[in-house]
Amino acid sequence: MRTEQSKTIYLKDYQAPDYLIDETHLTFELFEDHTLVHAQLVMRRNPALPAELPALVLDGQQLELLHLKLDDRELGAGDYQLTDSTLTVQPTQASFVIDSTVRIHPESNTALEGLYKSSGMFCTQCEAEGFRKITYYLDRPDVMSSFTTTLSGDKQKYPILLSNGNPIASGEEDDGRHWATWEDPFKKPAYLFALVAGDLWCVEDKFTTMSSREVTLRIYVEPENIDKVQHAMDSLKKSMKWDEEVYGREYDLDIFMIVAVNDFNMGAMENKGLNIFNSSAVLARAETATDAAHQRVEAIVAHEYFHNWSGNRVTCRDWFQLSLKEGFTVFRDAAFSADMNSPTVKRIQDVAYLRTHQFAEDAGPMAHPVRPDAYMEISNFYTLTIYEKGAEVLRMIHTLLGAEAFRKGSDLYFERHDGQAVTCDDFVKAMEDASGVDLTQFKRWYTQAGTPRLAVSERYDAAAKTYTLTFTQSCPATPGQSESSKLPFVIPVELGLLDGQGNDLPLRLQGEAAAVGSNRVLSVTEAQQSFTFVDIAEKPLPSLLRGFSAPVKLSFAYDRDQLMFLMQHDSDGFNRWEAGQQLSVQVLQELIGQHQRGEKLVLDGRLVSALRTSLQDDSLDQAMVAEMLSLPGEAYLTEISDVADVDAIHGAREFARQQLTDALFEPLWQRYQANREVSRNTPYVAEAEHFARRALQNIALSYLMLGDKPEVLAAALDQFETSDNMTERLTALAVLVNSPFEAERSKALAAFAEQFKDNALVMDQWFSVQAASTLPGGLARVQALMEHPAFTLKNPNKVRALISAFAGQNLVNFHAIDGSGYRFLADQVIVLNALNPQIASRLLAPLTRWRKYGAERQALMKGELERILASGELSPDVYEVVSKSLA
Ligand code: 0A1
Ligand code: ZN
Repeated sequence: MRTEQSKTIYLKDYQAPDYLIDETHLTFELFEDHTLVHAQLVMRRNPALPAELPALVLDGQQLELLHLKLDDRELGAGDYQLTDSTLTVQPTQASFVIDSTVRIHPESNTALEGLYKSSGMFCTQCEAEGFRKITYYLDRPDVMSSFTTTLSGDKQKYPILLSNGNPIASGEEDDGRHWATWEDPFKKPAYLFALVAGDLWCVEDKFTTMSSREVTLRIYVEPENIDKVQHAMDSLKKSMKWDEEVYGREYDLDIFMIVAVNDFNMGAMENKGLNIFNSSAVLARAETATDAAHQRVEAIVAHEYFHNWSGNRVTCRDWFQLSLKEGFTVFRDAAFSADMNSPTVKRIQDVAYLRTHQFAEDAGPMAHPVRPDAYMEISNFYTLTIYEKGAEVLRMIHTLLGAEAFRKGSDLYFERHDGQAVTCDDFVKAMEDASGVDLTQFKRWYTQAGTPRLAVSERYDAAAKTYTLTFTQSCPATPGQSESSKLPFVIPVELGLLDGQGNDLPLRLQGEAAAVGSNRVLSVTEAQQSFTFVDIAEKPLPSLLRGFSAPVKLSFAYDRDQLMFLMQHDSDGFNRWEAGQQLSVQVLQELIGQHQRGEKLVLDGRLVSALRTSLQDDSLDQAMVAEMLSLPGEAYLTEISDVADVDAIHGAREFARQQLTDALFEPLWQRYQANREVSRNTPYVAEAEHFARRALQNIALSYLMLGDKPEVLAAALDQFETSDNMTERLTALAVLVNSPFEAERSKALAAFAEQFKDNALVMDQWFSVQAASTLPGGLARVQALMEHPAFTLKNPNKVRALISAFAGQNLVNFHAIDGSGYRFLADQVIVLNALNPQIASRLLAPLTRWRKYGAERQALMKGELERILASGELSPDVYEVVSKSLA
């Protein structure tokens, strides 16, 4: 397994395909103990290459070849060569037809890649290289073909038969089976192929496009979930409208379908006209899904829909270009979510996520550029760097070009490359051609890995009334790229300068005739570069990197009073929050130091007064207040530490939360009660203003519970028992689970499980809340929960809900100094390696971060990685991550 498949693939080795597939005609006969796949491929020599005909090497894995024909000639064993992963034949003419029949076993496919069964239905996942587990094919994104698909199955068990494109024929057979044929007129690579057969119900709606075409929209789910689909349908219609208005992109088929499946490795998949979704990314209604889940559904529905243009109509030439479609599409869905909700809050959440998780990836052993140049297993490269940092790169292009030129660039890109498989360079070229801006240096963001550091210093000259900011950039070494090999990035720094009253000053750079606004973007392009502002009558306070205009680690020596001033006065909402975060980080780091030295912990009262001011500011958006009150998480504090002291981080943060509760009890209690009262009297609405009210209510409750007051316990119990929505109920459950009130905790957990035992997604929340509880004994609780009848390692959502939540959110228990958490995680990785390699390899990420910790933990973590490596046959997925993290 390992030796054959774990070879490294390099971007520099890319070669155009020898042959093209003009038409693909597929027939699936679905049975309970096997499936037969017939494929007819209408092929020809790639006309861009010399005329002689090399051997045709088709990809194929885990296929049992039953039949093979080249044009009219039946091929026998001597006419082709088979390996574990290829089928080779020698064409004799430039145009030919290959016919194959293979037998496959979706019923025993636990890797959830290719064709598999989930809760009794057949479904597919072909990205990135799953199609080769369905039939012999040129399974690469630059081979684009039209597809006709016929599928047949038992009519009772699988009344619904779906594939890409439009339905063109269907019929019944006399043995209880039926069939349907679908035709997709748009050429696509195999990774966008999909098929579904099952007993499903659907909600149907219509959308009229900007050119007045009517599109049928259908969302298919298991019958018991039909009441949880409306939110996804509303989100889909909003997405279709938004893509027309903001990008001028219209939907192209007569029908657009979404199918929800319970067993899915990722969030969802953009198969042409037939998106397949993890049920957690479709199903949402007040009683069973939180506000966060509602927002996630809206974002993922949009993301997959937007791929119809950014990914499907224009696709990737090879998998090194993955961010071409993913970075762009995340950038598009983030802008959509910002428009649908609060833009500042969306930005805050995205940045907090990026800085906690992507920055950690960038600093770890799997760090890679947005456009990687080598991989072993492409499934390992569906990363935060490709997606989230890729989106930041697009956001910087947008910032540098401005909205109008960016839109011209995207129009040109779609027009120029419609129907093609292209590269990140092609995208950037379209942006350059449309805007006239040279992005040559900017492209280093695609090729250099690691998070740049940007140190900023200031100099004020009172006599000359000038203010100079000096920027110094550098980027730490990453695997295969030394620090000194990295060249300066183009870093757009959006900024303003505040006067003593907190107003933005007009900004005029030396050499400019007049001031140009009071908020502007400087392009930092050199290793060290200064900018001097003139006419500055008093020493200003800079507000730097507004809106987080570049994914860098900026440092500027603010003191705490300055940060408090920015928290109150900065005209940029994001930077008001950011000032609060920096203040919290300073205060928490001080506490961490005290903890490490065994001193008495003393919280800087300025954090208390800053948060009191936010809490009492009725003019602030409540969601902003909630964000202001959220202290930087333990994972972020870990990321920014040189050597993370797990216990000190946890101790310091909990101490700060406790002190804040004691000091701010009254205003928190007032805000809580006022909001709870409104929630009690308002039907659930999935909109920004309501999300904001509940967010503040819930964060207030989680502080208040630390106060050990009977009235708060009573309020939490009341919220748990009487609220009509999962947002309030789950928070109440979480605060009880983390509380010392053992009887109430057990009772609530039991009541919740009894009420929701038949709803797998709600049970996932129940698992997560317990997995994340930092009370002592976390591992034993998780191990006990693995025996719960609702838990199974075969379902990725369950693995994430219990095991990943433990390793990722319960840092004190996972990093227990006896190594028990590490051993447990490694045991699960070893079991999952055989069942589902993609999930196994994702699960092991926390162990790969061993360099962050002290010597004792380092040794324990490495020991577990070595144990995994020695555990036997490793999948390429797990092998790549383990071997790179030990290198
Ligand atoms: N393209 C999908 C994500 C996706 C990627 C890989 C998968 O299986 C390995 C599944 C889904 C998206 O960006 O939504
Ligand atoms: Zn995507």
